[in-house]
Amino acid sequence: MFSDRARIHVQAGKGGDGGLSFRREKFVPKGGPDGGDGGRGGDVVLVADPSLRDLSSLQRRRLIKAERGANGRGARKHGADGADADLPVPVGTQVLTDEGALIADLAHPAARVVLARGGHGGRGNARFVSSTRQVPRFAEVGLPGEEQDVELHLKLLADAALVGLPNAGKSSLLTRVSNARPKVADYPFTTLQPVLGTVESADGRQFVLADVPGLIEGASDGVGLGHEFLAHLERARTLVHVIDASHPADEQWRTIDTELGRYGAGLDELPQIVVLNKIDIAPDPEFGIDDPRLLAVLRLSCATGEGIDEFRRALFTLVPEAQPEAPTGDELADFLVYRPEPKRRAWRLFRVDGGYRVVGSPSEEELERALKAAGARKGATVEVGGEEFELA
Ligand SMILES: Nc1nc2c(ncn2[C@@H]2O[C@H](COP(=O)(O)OP(=O)(O)OP(=O)(O)O)[C@@H](O)[C@H]2O)c(=O)[nH]1
Ligand SMILES: [Mg+2]
Repeated sequence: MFSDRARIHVQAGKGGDGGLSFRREKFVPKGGPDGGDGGRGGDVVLVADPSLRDLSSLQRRRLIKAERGANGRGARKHGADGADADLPVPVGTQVLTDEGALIADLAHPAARVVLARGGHGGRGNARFVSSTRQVPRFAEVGLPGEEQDVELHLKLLADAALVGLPNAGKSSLLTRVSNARPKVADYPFTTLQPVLGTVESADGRQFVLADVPGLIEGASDGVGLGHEFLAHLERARTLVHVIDASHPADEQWRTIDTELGRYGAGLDELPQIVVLNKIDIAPDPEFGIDDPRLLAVLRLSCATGEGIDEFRRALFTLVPEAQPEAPTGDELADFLVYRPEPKRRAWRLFRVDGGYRVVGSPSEEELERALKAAGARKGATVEVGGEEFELA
């Protein structure tokens, strides 16, 4: 089943705790402090993978967790950083927050976006030695990684998309010109999900054509199946408007065009190739629409194959070539624009004898999460701004 949406929960790794350790020395009860630093928690990273076609693999895997950093140990041994969780998604995946705000757009192959940053590792007690404090009996606790719920939406990246009323012959046309084999049948809404096909020219150029479910009047309001799928048309550079020539063509064209305009997002500004299909049963169809967006009006029959070669040629000559996409350093910026602000390390949590000490001012929620991640139990003492309280 094609799947163009997924909801996932991403959780970056907790930072490792700083070590609280003392060198063992003969005759010295507490030798020099030698606790190493904890490692950084791993990030959750989305990576645009051109071999993926949809988001179905994420329907089964909703919680994405990166590895935690290892704790610092004695002899100043630093804990290893947690491994990132790299999550491959198809090119064209957009990431939205719960409130629907766009936070990332993975439009290029190999685009990467960090969705949750790993927590900082805590510093070990070896780092807190000073002239006035020879034996620090505390170490910093690693902070929890960021976590959030996100929605993933996939926008198909097709060069051109077939649009038209149900039964116009969109799937028949895709079958004729591409490697795709969508279902074709004599009832409306045969196509229930988008299908992509690759069309090849004689000189080896490739072209991706999308077949989306038929649109009907009211599609932009959600009537039929159209609305969901109108979104997929947004990234096409040209529309191929298929019309059943055995019915009045102008009227059909206007119905669809009205829906494109009502949907917005620039769909009614895209150039169109109009295809009057089924000329085997309606040999001389009339078409009176004169519109600057129309690149060509072609007459053909998917049943007999008449006019198909001309259509294929028209696709390659009329549809503009895709802009070359080489993800260079400059282009990195274009998908990092929406990257969430990295959180600054504005506060710290220390493990001290018998409890915890907080330095700085975390929000209540941040502190709660950090204490929980640190394994603090009920009854533990927590010192905040010189005041002590017991964890309830
Ligand atoms: N006579 C004739 N019939 C055609 C031609 N092209 C398609 N058909 C028939 O028209 C019907 C609908 O074709 P589809 O290709 O499934 O139409 P569609 O636009 O994909 O329809 P939906 O997926 O329901 O929106 C089928 O019964 C086809 O066999 C043609 O050129 N001539
Ligand atoms: Mg179809």
